[in-house]
Amino acid sequence: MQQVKDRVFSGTQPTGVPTLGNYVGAYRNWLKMQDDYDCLFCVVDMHSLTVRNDAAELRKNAKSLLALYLAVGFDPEKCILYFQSHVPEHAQLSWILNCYTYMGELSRMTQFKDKSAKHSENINAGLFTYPVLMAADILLFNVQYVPVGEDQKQHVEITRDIAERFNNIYGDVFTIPKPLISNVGARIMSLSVPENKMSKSDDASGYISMLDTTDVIISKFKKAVTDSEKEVRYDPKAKPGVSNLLTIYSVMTDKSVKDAEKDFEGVGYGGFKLAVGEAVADKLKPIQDEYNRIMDDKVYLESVSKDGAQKARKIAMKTYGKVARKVGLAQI
Ligand code: ATP
Ligand code: LTN
Repeated sequence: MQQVKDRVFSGTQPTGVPTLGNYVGAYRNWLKMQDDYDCLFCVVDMHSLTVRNDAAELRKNAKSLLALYLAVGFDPEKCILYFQSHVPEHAQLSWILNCYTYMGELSRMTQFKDKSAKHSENINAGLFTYPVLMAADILLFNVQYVPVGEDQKQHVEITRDIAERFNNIYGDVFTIPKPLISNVGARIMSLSVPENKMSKSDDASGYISMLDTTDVIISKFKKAVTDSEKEVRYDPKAKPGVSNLLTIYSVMTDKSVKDAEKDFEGVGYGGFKLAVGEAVADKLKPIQDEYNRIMDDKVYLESVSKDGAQKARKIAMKTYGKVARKVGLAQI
């Protein structure tokens, strides 16, 4: 069948429970796309092998992430939800693309530099070629758009470079994808070190897990690092902590940052932090209730995963078949 709508692909690694950063920088934007685009949202479990995980824990996190996708509102009738490892063409295409990617360009990836500094005992080849697997994820589906947080822009750019290089040799095989990065909330910062990105591999006081209880959320916001002034004002350079909290509040309440600032004129940091915490807890509570319900429904989760993998594979096999033919893999 002819592809009518533009297509979108994005994914999350199942390393730990997603954070408020994932929700604001990713899921919130993906949700707005499911009516207007053909969307694929993947649990990229193979990417998680680039750092050491406990196997049972990784399996649990992957299942939990699929349940969370459903709980935030992705509708399996409208978009394809699946596990990366259930569609073997991801790994197959990744191998081929490895042979069209240069060591030099991979060495420039900031995520590789950051992660290899963080995991200096385990700088494995998978960590280095991580962006190539990501390129395969995207290129398999000939997508027009890849909605991501700011940190992933470089990976989408290398995907474009690899695709253009391949197309230059073999003709128009791949669609060249564009990153979609929202203006507000593309980089939610850590609550304890507001100069760093909020990350689930951070220490727990710095991030809000999407499954943190209301009490935990409020207590983490109460402890959030601000500054020695008193004024609630948006100024990311001079006031990174306060600006981060204002961004979070504005996204949670659907207000502009300007209007959010007005809400806190004359209010001290104590009241401000409490209000931000409450806004986050109010937003996450219904998602958490839905998540708990879905986690208990094993049959439903299995059917979503199976159905999603089947639909994804149908598209992936077509692209992979074409690529394998182009590069000359045996066909007898
Ligand atoms: P980790 O922080 O554990 O290295 P991650 O959260 O960056 O992992 P994923 O979970 O795979 O990695 O990210 C899924 C999506 O969430 C990506 O599009 C990423 O850009 C976005 N994202 C992650 N953290 C933030 C953040 N702090 N602010 C905005 N977007 C984010
Ligand atoms: N690398 C991303 C996760 C990811 C992804 C993708 C995002 C893997 N494959 C394809 C968009 C498209 C991350 O760490 N956030």
